[in-house]
Amino acid sequence: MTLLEGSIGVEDLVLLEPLEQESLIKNLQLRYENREIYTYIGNVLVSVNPYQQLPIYGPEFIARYWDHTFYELKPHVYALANVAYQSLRDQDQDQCILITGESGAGKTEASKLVMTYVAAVCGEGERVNSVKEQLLQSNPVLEAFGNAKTIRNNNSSRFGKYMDIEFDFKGSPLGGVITNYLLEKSRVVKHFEGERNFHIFYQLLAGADPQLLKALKLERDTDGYAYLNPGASRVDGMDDTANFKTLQSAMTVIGFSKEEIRQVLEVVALVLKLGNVELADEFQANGIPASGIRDGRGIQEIGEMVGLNSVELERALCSRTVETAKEKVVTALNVVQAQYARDALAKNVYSRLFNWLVNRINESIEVGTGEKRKVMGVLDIYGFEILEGIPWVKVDYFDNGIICNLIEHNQQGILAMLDEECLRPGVVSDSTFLAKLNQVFSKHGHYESKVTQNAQHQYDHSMGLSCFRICHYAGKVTYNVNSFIDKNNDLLFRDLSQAMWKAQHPLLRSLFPEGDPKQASLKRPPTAGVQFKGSVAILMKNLYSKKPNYIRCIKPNEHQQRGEFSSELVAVQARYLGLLENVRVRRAGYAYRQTYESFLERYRLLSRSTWPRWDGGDREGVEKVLGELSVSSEELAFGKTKIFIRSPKTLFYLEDQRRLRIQQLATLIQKVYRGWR
Ligand code: AOV
Ligand code: MG
Repeated sequence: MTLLEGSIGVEDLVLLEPLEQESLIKNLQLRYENREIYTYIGNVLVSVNPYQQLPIYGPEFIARYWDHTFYELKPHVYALANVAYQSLRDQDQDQCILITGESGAGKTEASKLVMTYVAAVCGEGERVNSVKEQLLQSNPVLEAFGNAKTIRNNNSSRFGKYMDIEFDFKGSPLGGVITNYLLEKSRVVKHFEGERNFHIFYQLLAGADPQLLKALKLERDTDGYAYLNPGASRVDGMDDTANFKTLQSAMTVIGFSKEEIRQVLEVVALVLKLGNVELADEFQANGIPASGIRDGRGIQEIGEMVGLNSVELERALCSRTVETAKEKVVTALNVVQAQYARDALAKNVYSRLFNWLVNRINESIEVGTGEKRKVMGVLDIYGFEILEGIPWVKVDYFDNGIICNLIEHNQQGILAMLDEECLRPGVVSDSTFLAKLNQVFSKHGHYESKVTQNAQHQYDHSMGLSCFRICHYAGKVTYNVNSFIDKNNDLLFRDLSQAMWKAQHPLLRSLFPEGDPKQASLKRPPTAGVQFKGSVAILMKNLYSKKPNYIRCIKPNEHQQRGEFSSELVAVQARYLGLLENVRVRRAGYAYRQTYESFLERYRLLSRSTWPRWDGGDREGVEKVLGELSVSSEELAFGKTKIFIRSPKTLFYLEDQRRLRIQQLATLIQKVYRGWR
């Protein structure tokens, strides 16, 4: 009758004995080696990436989990999705699914499994099915443009994603809203060796038919493109050609027109071509070096494709206009500055295209106002990437508030100081910013830099002069201040946005509304730091209003290999995911836990099998007692030496039964006693 019969290790870590880091890891390992990747901590799901397709997904399993309650079947992401969906539908409670874990741990896969499950169980009908399809098809589109191969994950999300799925009162899906955070746009122009640019570039080059390729004036070979690292174009097990087909059909399902899809691909091609625009110093007559374009063909092609005068584009790339109230001064850029401008343009075009795609998808899946809805939010962020080369320092007690203050305390944290510096362009540089940080935080226990180290006569040669380091909860992270100020300002020279706005290409043009001379206001746009803080604050508020369901993903090894479980690596993650604390808190959440022996001692009078005599084992005795009282199996968990009871209600019931039974026995004894007299 027990829940856990036939299970490998314990299925719920709450039942772990002894409760220690080591036994916790051992249990995860034992289960992993038996292809049991899911384990509970109460209602929290722990998922260890299997790096192989397990036969535990699909319609048959969905149906099974749909028919059972949470603890009846083996732990599964479907069970978690089921609980969330059913409480949303039946208890009118908005839900959110929060997925955390290291890069490559399986967050995005988990979020897709949740979405597939919910889509499969949330009703039928033509309209409903089309909404579901659109919601599901948003994944391949966002992954093509927002994911890339990194050293840690062949399909790494390079943006944060939060999706609200909205349902009517019956639990049928109405639509949704996607919010994206901080696309890693620097990847467009630069990425590490062995990594790739965003998938879309390779998908387009591999998957476009010869006609399309010709129309876009692209070459199939990726090596010809400066923005694509040579020699790293293919990813094991990833079919760019097939994925390009999937992308196109997904876009069609969502409702993109043929014309829109073409324009999107043209903008992608534009980015690739920008990378190939070679700039060189040319000496001007007055002897000052100024840049120019080395070979006009590329820029000509760009001009033709997007309907833009190539002379004008060259001028925008190679010079900068500064307007004051009185006059307009045009300065020539040297080659370094012009390259910077070109790359800034490519990054901006791409990241604005990404935002446009998200908005365009939202237009399709958006729900009209009026109807009262229930909402399930799914948060899939990018994972921490700190594991390599960073020794784990044991932190017994870590007050995260200290770090939050360091980073964002009103007007005195790092972000506030960065914003302040950005308000004084020209006067400050990255190095004065660092100097200021050093001055303000020299005594802060979680801040380090070369300067503060020297003051304390410590030397860490791994940290450069332009770096500072923060001791985060998950470990120490080194930041390089190079181009902090630029990044925060995220400035695109107005010459460039104006040039883009002049293009005849409707999509490209719409990405640069500030290029319209009529629109151009002199007001500063909010800095990246301010924008990000703002969007995080909205997200937090949104999440707080919902009931959270947690999935904690774990990466078993650094090699994306099936079957390999590195205890050390898992231990680090278990620590910063706080699994042991989770278990402790959960245990405290059980109304009652007791060794089988003492439980049996107290309650054995409740069953005819165990009273007045019982010769079997303690655990079997307890099972007998609880079985006879028909206590629901959901209320119970059987540990190695202890029984756990979930709610006080059940405990009170047991106590009531015990009191009644004692009264009965007392009456009986009285009767017998009277009889004797
Ligand atoms: P992440 O989202 O946590 O990393 P992913 O969800 O992209 O990680 O998972 C990485 C890879 O692991 C996937 O591409 C799959 O190959 C494999 N994988 C993950 N979960 C499963 C599963 N349940 N079954 C089979 N294979 C799986 V990052 O986005 O990098 O933080 O930024
Ligand atoms: Mg991901």
